[in-house]
Amino acid sequence: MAKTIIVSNRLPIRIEKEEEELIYKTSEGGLATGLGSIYKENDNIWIGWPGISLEKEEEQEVEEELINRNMRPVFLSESEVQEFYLGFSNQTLWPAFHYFIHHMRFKEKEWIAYMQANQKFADAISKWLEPDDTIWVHDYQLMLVPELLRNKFPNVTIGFFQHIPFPSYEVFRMIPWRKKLLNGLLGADFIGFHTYDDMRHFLSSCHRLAGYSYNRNQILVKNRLVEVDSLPMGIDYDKYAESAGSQLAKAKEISYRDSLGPQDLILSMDRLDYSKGIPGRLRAFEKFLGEYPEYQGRVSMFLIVVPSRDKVPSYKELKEEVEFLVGHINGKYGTINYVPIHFYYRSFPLDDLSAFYRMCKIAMITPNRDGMNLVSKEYIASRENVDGVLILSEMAGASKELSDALLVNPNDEAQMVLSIKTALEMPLSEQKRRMSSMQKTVQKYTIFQWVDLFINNLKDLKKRQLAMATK
Ligand code: GDG
Repeated sequence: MAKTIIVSNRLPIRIEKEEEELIYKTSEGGLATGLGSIYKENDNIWIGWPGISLEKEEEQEVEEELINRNMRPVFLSESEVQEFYLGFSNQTLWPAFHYFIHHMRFKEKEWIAYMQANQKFADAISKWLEPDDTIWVHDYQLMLVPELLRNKFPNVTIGFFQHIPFPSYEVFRMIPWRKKLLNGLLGADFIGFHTYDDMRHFLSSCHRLAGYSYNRNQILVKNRLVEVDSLPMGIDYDKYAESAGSQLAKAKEISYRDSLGPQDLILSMDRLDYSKGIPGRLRAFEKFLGEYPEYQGRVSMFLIVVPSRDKVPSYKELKEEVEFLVGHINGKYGTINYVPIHFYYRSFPLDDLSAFYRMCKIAMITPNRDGMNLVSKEYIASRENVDGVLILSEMAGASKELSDALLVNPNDEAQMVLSIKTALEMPLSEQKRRMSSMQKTVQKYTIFQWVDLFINNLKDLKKRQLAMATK
């Protein structure tokens, strides 16, 4: 029976070493939830890196354990993690694709490591691949994998989804290996992006940098039809709505509220990443407290920063900047019974997240760039009483669907400051009208619907390719 092979840099599992024992922790990320309905079925599998460097004997043990869980590991050495993952993926592609051109670096050695790691993933896929299988590759760490597979298996079905933005041609062309990256992706049959703009940028780069002509969303690559489309990713709405409505989340909300005091709360929750706009948000909050002193003592920010890539220097610097700003603002406006910013540098279990989503009247999500941003959708799904206000950056993919949020340009400090005031003063009837409309959207376009749409598009295209070939 034909199977589906999901491929991503990280497997939907975390392996941790406690003393000499290996502990397996399943990931609850959005992608793992959505694709859980696929990779756990029949002979389907998920191929990726288990997120830890191991001794040879341990690799054997992990492989056996993962096979029972429909997963196949690709093991990366310390130097591969350093050069392919932390290097080229996160210090060349990530900043380029998020328009942080001053953070980009171009190291030949890291590009070579990227090519070799992509080959390693392609080899692992080849090992398990049978002719009628469907392969679905995820994200910017694996852009060369589709072409590597296409060269070896000309007729195999390959889909690719890009979770981060695709930048304008003007930025993409700065990467020395741009044409190789484009040709890598064009090995796929179907390529999905979160937004129409990302898709347009990709098509423009294919045309201007690699000479391909396209018609609407179709590109002809050596007589093979490749299609691109925008497919905004959703969340498991019911999971977030049910968790937020549970007795546990309600009890936690009451107990946290008791300790925090009566202030209105503004939620800020992201991975530690310069693309997420955390310092700009803190500066806007500081300015708000200065410009509208009547709000001092009445509103606090609930700031969660989830540790991420903290070995990369620009992330370390960002952490220091956030810590400095929190200390500065709390020192400036805090009193014996008022803490302007409650800051947590760690991750929390879902029950806590749900309590936070419940207790914060405002969620302020203002990235400088974000492919989609799932936190904004989770906040909406968790608002059981259909109230609360979402302040959302126009630079997040989610803003294309959530037009009832207060949309802001994260570089426009005056607008950010005013949006906090507008959100705090918004009448309940307007909160409900906006929230109810956004809940309908997020409830309709879930992660499950996204997965089905992607797979159906891919299958449909394959049929049309076959019809073209037999004409
Ligand atoms: C990339 C793109 C795109 C966060 N803190 C905790 C926690 N989280 C969960 C959230 C959410 C996820 O992590 C973060 O997703 P985002 O979409 O906001 O951001 P990225 O990690 O940057 O994801 C992004 C996404 O891919 C999907 O395509 O939307 O644009 O950058 O689900 O809930 N989960 C738990 N504890 C935490 O403390 N359990």
